Order: sequence, then C-alpha cells, then structure tokens
Amino acid sequence: MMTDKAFQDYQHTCCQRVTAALENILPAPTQAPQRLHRAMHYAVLGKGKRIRPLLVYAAGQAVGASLAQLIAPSCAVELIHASSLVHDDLPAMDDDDLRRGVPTCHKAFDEATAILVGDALLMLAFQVLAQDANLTEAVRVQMLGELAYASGSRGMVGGQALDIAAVGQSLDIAQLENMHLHKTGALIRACVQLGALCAPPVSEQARQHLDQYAKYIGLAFQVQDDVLDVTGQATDTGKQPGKDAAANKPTYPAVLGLDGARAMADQLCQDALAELVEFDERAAPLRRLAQYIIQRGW
Ligand code: GRG
Repeated sequence: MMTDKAFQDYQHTCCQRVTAALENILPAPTQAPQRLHRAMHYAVLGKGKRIRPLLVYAAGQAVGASLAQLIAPSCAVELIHASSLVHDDLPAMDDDDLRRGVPTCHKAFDEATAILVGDALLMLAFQVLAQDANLTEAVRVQMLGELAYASGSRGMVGGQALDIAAVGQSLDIAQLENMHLHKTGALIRACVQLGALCAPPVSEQARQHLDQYAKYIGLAFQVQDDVLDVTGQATDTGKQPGKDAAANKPTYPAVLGLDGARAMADQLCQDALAELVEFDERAAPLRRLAQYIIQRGW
C-alpha cells in the first residue's frame, strides 16, 4: 500500500499538472467577453480537490497509459465537473452561497453570467478532448461519446433531476443509490473509463473490474459527502454544512443513521479494493484513492 506521504506527493503532482493545463486551456480573462472569461477562471481554478482528474490519471497509469495522453481527458472531466457545480449552486437548483470556501459563481458575478459559465465550460470540455493530438481520432470519438452519455440525462443531469424530485420525499436505500449512481457516480465512472481508454487495449475483464471499482467509489464518495454535511464545519467542507437537512433532502445518514452511513462507506471502499486484486503495483494510487475518498475531511 502507498504511504500517506507518497500519495500526497502523487496528488500534489497531479493537481499541479492539471491546474497548469486548465490555466492554459481557459480563454485569458483579458479576452472579450472579459466578465465571462473571468468568471470561468473563478469557477475552475478555485480550491477543488481535483478528484476526477486524479481518477483519470490513476486509472490510466494502472493499465499503462502515458502521462501525455492523460492530460486532455483529465482536464475535460474537471471542466464538466466545474460546469455542473456552477449550475448546481444556482437559485433554481441548490441555491448555495458558498463553494470551495468562497462565494458561488452567481454570488461573485451574477446569475446570467453563472449560467453562461456552466454552458461555456461544458463546451470547452468537449473541445479540449476533440482537439487533443496525443490521442488517436478513434479514441477521442469513444471518449466524447462516453463523456456525453455520462454527463447527460441518462447520467449526471438525470441524477440531478432525480435529486430535485426527491426534495421532501422519503427515499428507500435503492432509490437513494439510483439517484447518486447517476448524479455523482456516472462522471466518476467515466473518469476511470477515460483513463483506461488512454492505455494500450485492456482486456474486457480488466475494464469491467475498473468499472465496478468506480461504481463503488462513486457511491462511497456520496455517502462520505452526506456524512460531512452532518459532521463538517464550513471551514473544512468549503461549503455550508447542514444544507441537505435544511433543504429536506434524503441522505444516507438520514436513512441509515450516522454510524450506518460510515459503515456503508467503509464497506464500499473494501468492495472497490476487491475489484483491483488482480492489478499490479501500478494500481497503487487507484487503491489509495479509494481510501482517501472515505477518509477525506472535505
Ligand atoms: C451543466 C453538465 C451540467 C450539469 C448540470 C447541476 C447539474 C446538472 C448536476 C449537478 C451534479 C452535481 C453537482 C453533483 C454533485 C457532485 C458532488 C458530490 C460534488 C462535490 O464534488 P467534490 O467534493 O468538489 O469533488 P470539489 O470542489 O473538490 O471539486
């Protein structure tokens, strides 16, 4: 198992690489329309954990992808994620004032700008992938299809629709799981698939193990997010804790209790690790990421 120090170094290097690439990809804030471009920088370059790009890297490296091939897909998933956060925070959705420890995009700018930021970041994500010269055309087309599916109405956007419909409802555990598999899980699964697509062809069996791994950590991520909403402080969550309960949203702690939710996150982490038993030492960051997801403070 990777030491904490080795994992922190890995995380740090990946974050730096992705943040530098994102800075290059985003239109300069001085370029017209300046307000929109400034708001795009604000939304993307804040204090995010960059878990999705990390997953692209860790999954790709587990099956032999090169660093150069992984950069565009890593940026694309982070841009889609950032776009979804901006829209998620809008008054018509979660109506949040704080994100990544600072005012949400529509608070720092205005609602119309925030809507356009979400739209533009989504388009930029697909452009970055479509135009990347490190990947073959066939791989790019496959990635674009996977990402579009995972982000759309049968993935993340659909999960958000289920989330909105669930406010004030009491969901059972299967309904809660279905909502999160779409809202958070679909993009996380796509991250792992995109990483694997960068490598020399991987066996169908290895691909399926990676997909199951991603399914488990996607759920574990959401369970931990719900736990943090109950136990976290605004300072360490970077957003307002207690929002789920205040918004009358069904959560894992509400359905299973806090200890039950923590036990579930732990089990999901074990299940994820079990999917990687046949992978060699190159999967060490992927293994350590599963633990990080349920131990993280924010
Ligand atoms: C514009 C593509 C698009 C979608 C709009 C609003 C919406 C539809 C979907 C919302 C999806 C959403 C916000 C899911 C929540 C995922 C989640 C747990 C976010 C927090 O992720 P972290 O903790 O955040 O990785 P950081 O800030 O670290 O990046």
